[in-house]
Amino acid sequence: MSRKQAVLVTGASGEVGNGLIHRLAKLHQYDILALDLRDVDDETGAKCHARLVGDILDSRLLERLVSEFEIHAIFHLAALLSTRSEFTPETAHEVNVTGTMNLLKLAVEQSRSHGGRVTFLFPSSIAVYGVPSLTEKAAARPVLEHEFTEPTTMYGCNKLYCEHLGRYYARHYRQLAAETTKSGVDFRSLRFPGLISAFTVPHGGTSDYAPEMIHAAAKGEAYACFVREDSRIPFMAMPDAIDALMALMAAPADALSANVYNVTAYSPTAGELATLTRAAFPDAAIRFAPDLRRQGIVDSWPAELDDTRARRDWGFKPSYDLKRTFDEYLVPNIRARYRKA
Ligand code: AKB
Repeated sequence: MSRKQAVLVTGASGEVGNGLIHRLAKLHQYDILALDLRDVDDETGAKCHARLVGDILDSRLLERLVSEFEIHAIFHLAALLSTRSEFTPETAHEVNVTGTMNLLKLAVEQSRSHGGRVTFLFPSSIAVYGVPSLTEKAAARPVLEHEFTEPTTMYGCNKLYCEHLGRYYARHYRQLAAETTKSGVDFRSLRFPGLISAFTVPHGGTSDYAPEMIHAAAKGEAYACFVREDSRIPFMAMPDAIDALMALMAAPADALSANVYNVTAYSPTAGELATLTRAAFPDAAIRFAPDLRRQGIVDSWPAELDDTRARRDWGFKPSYDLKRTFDEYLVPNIRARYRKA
C-alpha cells in the first residue's frame, strides 16, 4: 500500500490547533493527522485523515505513526502553558521537552524513510524572555530575539531549550559522527505573544486575562483580572497567528536567516483591554485584583517585541490591529457564539 503525504498536528484540539487544521484543509495538499489527548470536535475531525487520541510521550503511538504515514510537516503545538507548568514543573518538562524530543526524533525517522525533508513548525512564546525588573521593562525598546533570554518560568525555560534543540537538529545534528548525516529536519519557530481567539478560551496560560476578560463580558459574567491595570505585554488575534504559521511553513528555506522569529501585533495594557471590552459590552463587570505571583510572570515578559526579522525574511505582517481585532473579529464572533449558547 502506498504511504500518504501527511501533516501531523499535535495539540490538535487546542486553541491554535483547531483553526490551523481548518486552514491546512483549505490547501487540499496534505492528509491531516490530528493528535491530542482529547479528540478533536467532529467539525474539525471531518477535515482530518486521521484523528488520534493519545500522548506525545507514548512512543508506541509515535512508532505507529512513522510506520503508517509519510509525514512531511509537523506542527508541534502540544504544551503545558506557563501558569499550569508552575504547579507541576516536572510534568511540564516531560510534556514540553521530552515530548518535543520525541517529535524531533520522529521527524528524523520520517525524513530517513521518505528521503525528503520534514518541516517542523514550533510555536514558541514571549515566555522565553525574562526582563529583570519593571524599570528595565519600561526602558527597553522592542525586544529582539537574542535579548533578555533568561526566563523565570518552567514553560519559558522549556520553550527556549526546545528552540535550541530544534536549531541543533536543523544545523548541527551528529556533527562528529564518522559519516556526517543531515537530520532532514527543517526547524522553524515563532515566538508568539499572548493570543486572543473569539472561539476558544485558553487554559493554564498567564496571558489568559485578555481572552478571559472579553469572553466573560460577552457571557454577562463578572471578571476579576489577575494583573494590574498598567500591565503591558504583546498580543495578537488568532487568525494572524495561524496566518503566521502558514506563512512560515511556506517560506523558501533560503529566505530564512534564522530558526526562530518574533511575531507581534500590538501591546495594550490590561486597562486598555478593559476599556475596549466595556465599550463593546457596556454591562461588563471588570475589576482588577492582581495575583502577585502571576503578576510577576507578566512583569517579566517584554512590553513589546521587535519582529523585524520575520517581516524581512518571510513577509510577516499582521492583518489585525487592536481596533480591528475588537470590531471585526472578537466582538461579532463572540456575540454570535454566546447568543447561540
Ligand atoms: C501563556 O500564557 O503561557 C501562553 C504564552 C504567552 O505562551 N499564552
